[in-house]
Parts: sequence; structure tokens; C-alpha cells
Amino acid sequence: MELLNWDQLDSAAQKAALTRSPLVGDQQLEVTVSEIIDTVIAKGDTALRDYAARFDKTQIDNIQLSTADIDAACSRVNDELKAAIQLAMQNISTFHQAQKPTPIALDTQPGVRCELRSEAIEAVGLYIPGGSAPLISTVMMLALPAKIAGCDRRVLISPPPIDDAIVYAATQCGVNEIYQAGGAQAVAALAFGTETIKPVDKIFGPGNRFVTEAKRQVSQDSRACVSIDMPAGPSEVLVIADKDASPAFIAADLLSQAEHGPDSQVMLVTDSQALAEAVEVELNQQLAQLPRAEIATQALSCSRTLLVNNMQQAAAVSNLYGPEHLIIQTAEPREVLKYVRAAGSVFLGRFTPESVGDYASGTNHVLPTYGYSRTVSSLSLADFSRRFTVQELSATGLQNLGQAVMTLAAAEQLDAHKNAVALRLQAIETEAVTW
Ligand code: HSO
Ligand code: ZN
Repeated sequence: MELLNWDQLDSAAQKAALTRSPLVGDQQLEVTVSEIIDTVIAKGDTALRDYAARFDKTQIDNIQLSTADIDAACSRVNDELKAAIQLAMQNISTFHQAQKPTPIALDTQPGVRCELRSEAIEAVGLYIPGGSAPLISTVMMLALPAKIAGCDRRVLISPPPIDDAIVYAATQCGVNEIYQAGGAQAVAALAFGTETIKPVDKIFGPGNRFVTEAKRQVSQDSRACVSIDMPAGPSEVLVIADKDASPAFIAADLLSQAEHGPDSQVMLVTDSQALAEAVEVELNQQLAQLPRAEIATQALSCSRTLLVNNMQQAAAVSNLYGPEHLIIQTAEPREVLKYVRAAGSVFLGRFTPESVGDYASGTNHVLPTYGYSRTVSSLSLADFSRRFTVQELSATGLQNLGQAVMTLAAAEQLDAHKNAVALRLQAIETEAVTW
């Protein structure tokens, strides 16, 4: 990894040191995805079958998995994996159950009642990538909160041939419809529907650049009325470490992120040059053993080590970067946490690798990437519901508040607004209110 001394960089070089690789959104991608979306709108299931044959090299007879398909898939999953899924499910459920919102109802002033309520989104579409790393864990991270939030239709879609463990996790986590389709065509099917798939209200989940672009396009398409979970970029981790941290642990954490994809980015921020050098040695050793070494090597080529003066400065640098994952391996990690302002998810201390949050500690692994952690939050129960407010005034309430509203309406020169209050106040004063 490139080694840079933070204080020796001018502000432009500091900015450059925190840049991510540019998102490969090109015009061709935009056109290709938009054509796929239009084809799915026009040809429905036939388009999904054609694309499955062309892109996934798979002939699909049934787009929706039947009960027999599901049972067969589940029976092929081994018991050890089933037990691991069950344990992870328990922790994820516990943490997300605790996020249930408490309704708010109060009087802001006498006779003026205000309430905040929340309702589950009816139909949610959960996209699960397939391919070289079928993300079983993402099924749990999306389907469990959807169920706990109370979404009626929990629809999972994943490229064919759909992985057995994905099917098992889906049934355990309460998914009620499973479809086989991948890429932009799957997103289009969720947004617009086909003969087999009814459209959903919101689409969740990670994916390749076709999926990401399709999510962006459908969420802005006035023909659909669908929203998406969050903007997406490549996965990333930033590790803050001091001289006593374990180089082996750090290297393993950096590589666990680097193996996700060639465009993943990993950053090490430390006040110890000796540690930085020891991590480099470990990286080379561990990398050689990894089946996905090629992917990880590419990711490491655009990753950096930044040397800082102290841990407070390390946190400041991390805040500027806004990492998806932040690992703090220092003597007093909670002291560093005090300065952390922006991160998708934070992992404290030497016994907390990112992997535990990726799979099973209970926190959600769908997190803002690409610096969005400065404004976007990690996925939570709130993303599966919508909030709305309620208000109710008594006659006294309107008498207490009415004049201020009329003054504000007059200042905005919106007379109808003013009249809506004035008429009622008159009625109250003349006792013309009969109900
Ligand atoms: N690190 C990924 C999640 C994941 N890792 C799934 C393994 N499986 C993004 O947070
Ligand atoms: Zn991961």
C-alpha cells in the first residue's frame, strides 16, 4: 500500500489521499441499463427468461421458486451452515427488534396535540447478488428487518441458478416470494412487475454496477413509483491502529475487505511507522494464501497507509474520509471513538473484526459507502417503514394558536390560509360550532 505522511501533504494532496476510485458510471452503461428496463416493461417474463439465458447462461422454467424447489434447496444445505445461519439470525433479530420506534404523542401547547406514527412499507424487494460470492448474510440483513418492521410482501430476487443457502436463509427469515432473476432486469421486474412478479414499493440490496445503475434509474422513473435503500459504491474499510496493535489482525481485516472486489478500498491510519511496515509484511504473507488473491491485490493497488501524529488526528482523518467500516485497534478504542463523527459501522478493539458485523454480531452490514456515511445512516428498521404525523386541535387549542398562524399567513400573503383559521375562530366565538 502507498505510504503517505499526512502532515507533510498540502491540502490538495490530503484531499487526493482520501479519494476513492472513480465510479465507473459511463454513458454506455446508462444506455444499456435503460434498454434492459424498457425490454422488461415490454416483454415481462419473456425478457427475464431471455436475459437469464444470455447473461446467466441459465435456462429458467419457473421464475418463482415453487414449494418443492424451496424444500429441495433447503435439504441440500448442511447442518453446520444451518446452525450458523440460525445463530446469526438470532443476533440480527435481537438488535433490530430493539429498534422498533416508540410512537410520539404530546401537546405542544394546551389543546394542540401532535403525533408521530410509523407504518410498514407494504411491499419490499430484496436483491441478493449471486455469482462467485452468494451473499447469504445479506438475505438476513434485509429480510429480518423487513419482517420485524411488518412489511407484508417480502420479495427476494437473486440471479439464477439461485444458491441453496440463499433459499434456506430466505425461508428462515420470512421471505414470502422468491424469484430467480439477476442484474438490471431483476431490478426492472421489481419496479415495474411482470406477469409473475408484482411490483414492489422499495428496492433494497447491493449489486454490481448494472444493478446499482438500474436502481438509480427506476427510482427516478415517473412510470414507476419505487424508492431505493441508499446510493451505492464499492465496499471499503478504514483501520485506525496504534503501535501496540497486531499487524496480523490488521492485515487480515484489510484483506477481508479487499477480497470483496477489485474496486474495494482499504485504508490504514496509524501513528506508528513501525506498525505500518509490519502490516505490509503481513499483508504479503496472508495475501499469498488467499483464493481471491488476484481481486485483493487489485484492491490494494489503490489503497493507502496514512501516517498521523496521534489518535485524535487519526479520527479527524477518518471523519474526512467517512468510511463504510471503521475498525479501531488501539489501546483505548473508546477514547478514539469520542472523536468519530461519520462512519457506517464501527468495530472497537482487537477482538472485533469487521467479519463479525458482516455476518453475525447483530448490526446491519448494509452501510453507506463512498463517503456517504457523512450524511446517510446504516440500514435500520426505520428504512422499512414510513413516518407520518397527526395533529388535532381543540377549540381552545385553535384560540391559543390561531392568531400566530394568521400573522404568519398574512406575512406570506396567503389569505386563504388565514381565512381557514379566521372562520373557525369566528364560529367558536359566536358558538356557531355544532359538533
Ligand atoms: N462487507 C460487506 C458485507 C459482507 N461481507 C457480506 C461478507 N459478506 C459490506 O458491508
Ligand atoms: Zn465483507
